[in-house]
Amino acid sequence: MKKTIMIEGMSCNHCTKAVENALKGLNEVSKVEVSLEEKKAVVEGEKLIDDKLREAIEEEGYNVVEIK
Ligand SMILES: [Cu+2]
Repeated sequence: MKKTIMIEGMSCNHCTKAVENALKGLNEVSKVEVSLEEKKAVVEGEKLIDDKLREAIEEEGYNVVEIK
């Protein structure tokens, strides 16, 4: 499955890297692409759980606006 996460608060490549690493740290996530311009992350993996994705990103200090 694939989910798109809209994120607020990323301002540079360090931010996108932090978000990317946080998402990659989840076992169920197999692929992550973070876009600074589009303020989003696209994740792929099996059994992605919205709450866990949200938690991983918010722990880094960014806001999740929407997961779809
Ligand atoms: Cu930054």
